[in-house]
Amino acid sequence: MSRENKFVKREKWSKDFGSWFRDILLSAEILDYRYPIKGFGVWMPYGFKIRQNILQIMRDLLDATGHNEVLFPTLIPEYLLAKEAEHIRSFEEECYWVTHGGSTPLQVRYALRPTSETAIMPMVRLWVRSHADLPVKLYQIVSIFRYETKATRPILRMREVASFKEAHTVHATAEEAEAQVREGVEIYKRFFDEICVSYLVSKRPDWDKFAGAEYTIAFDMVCPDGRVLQIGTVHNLGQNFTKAFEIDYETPDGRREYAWSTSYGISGRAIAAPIILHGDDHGMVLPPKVAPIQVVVIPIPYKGREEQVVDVSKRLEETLKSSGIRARADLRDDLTPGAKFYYWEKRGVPIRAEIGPRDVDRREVTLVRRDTLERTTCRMDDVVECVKALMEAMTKDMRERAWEWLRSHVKRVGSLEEARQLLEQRSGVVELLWCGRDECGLKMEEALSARLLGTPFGEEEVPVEGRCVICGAEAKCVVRAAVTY
Ligand code: 5CA
Ligand code: ZN
Repeated sequence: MSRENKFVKREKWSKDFGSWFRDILLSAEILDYRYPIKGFGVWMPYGFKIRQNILQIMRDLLDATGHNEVLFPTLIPEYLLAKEAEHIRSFEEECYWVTHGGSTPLQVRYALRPTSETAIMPMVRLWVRSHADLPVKLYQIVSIFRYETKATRPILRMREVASFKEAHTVHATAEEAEAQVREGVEIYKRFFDEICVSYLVSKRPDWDKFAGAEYTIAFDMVCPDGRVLQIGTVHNLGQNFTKAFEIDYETPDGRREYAWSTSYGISGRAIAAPIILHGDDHGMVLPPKVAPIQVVVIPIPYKGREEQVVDVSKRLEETLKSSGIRARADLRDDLTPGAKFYYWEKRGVPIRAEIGPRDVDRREVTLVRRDTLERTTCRMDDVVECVKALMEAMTKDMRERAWEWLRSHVKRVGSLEEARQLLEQRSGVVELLWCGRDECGLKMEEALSARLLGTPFGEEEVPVEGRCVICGAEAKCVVRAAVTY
């Protein structure tokens, strides 16, 4: 029997991921997308708590690696946004522009930040005098605004990106900036590992790098429909921004040099990622670390024993809470136990604890894990250890399942035709041999009606043998292609 059979079925999830996702966002009270501006949505209380837990994991990782949280203004004057030529070229048409204060036209237009390099750099310029002031490692978690022209989708492509975490760093040397890119990648790996999300890390082709970057490293995940979603990016900005903003510093031997910078960001997509990857036909399955409620206690009343099961349920909630487990007893008396099961399964609560009269008599509790709906019985005296062990096992299994999913959706192919067929069937990511020339890469995208994600980054270098699938010249690398969101 395959491992996959252990889990709740995923027919709706895999056949119609788009509507599965839309349904779950609303019915599990994550994000209400009915706000009357396209690309803008409302984080609802339950979704907000998931968001908070996930962002806290990110904050902890950044704080532990010497990043400092800051808060910059939302408006950027046009002349600052325009300082770096590539940057403005790419973002000009994507900005919301503030042109009036009341009815008075403003002297300069202000952009609602589409990202914050051009807000942060002029201030860093004022803060950095000498090498002793470097490195600077800042981050903020804010809303950014992009007038996206591609089809907007709840959380996945917003025009107000309300959970944008952007890190910006400035360094004395090219080597330090390079090392910072690697640290950024490591931080994101640990972050996605923590939230049970599997990913590919690729160096984007030159024509798809961030506007103003030397190069871009991207994290991608495979969605249930076989399309790929970019869930984070790390950019080496070289001296493009530091020269444009004249950030120089005094070296130990008294010369002045331009600094080097990097930036890296994630968005609400990283909050959607575990919801998407681990969903099933009953709803969400949340990794315990992310779940607002880790254990829901549900009394199963029988005639004459109602008070007893409710009492024991309340006590169980208290016991769990006092050991730091996020627990809630669902004591609503207008719902049947079955209706409560359904309600909390949809919301992805990792563990359900059932208390019936038999459990009370035997001083036991029945625990049901959300991903497999497997039941176990544990002694009330051991319940804290049982729950902790179950959450750990579940986290491990969820992580493994996510990686199995990814592995089964990345295929190495020998020919363009094979790649084209797989992509047409939306089978995930294909890996092809490439000579490395832009010309061939662009032809590949055209022939496959797909995007190149780029070349594997940070993996063991395996020498490639064979020929470029386009020009037949000796291949220099493997390149990944996919139909993307
Ligand atoms: N300044 C850099 C680093 S913070 C930057 O803006 N990079 S970015 O444009 O690549 O954005 C970072 C991440 O935000 C992307 O990898 C993507 O996962 C996410 N993102 C970008 N645009 C949107 C959008 N419209 N809706 C949701 N997420 C988005
Ligand atoms: Zn070629």
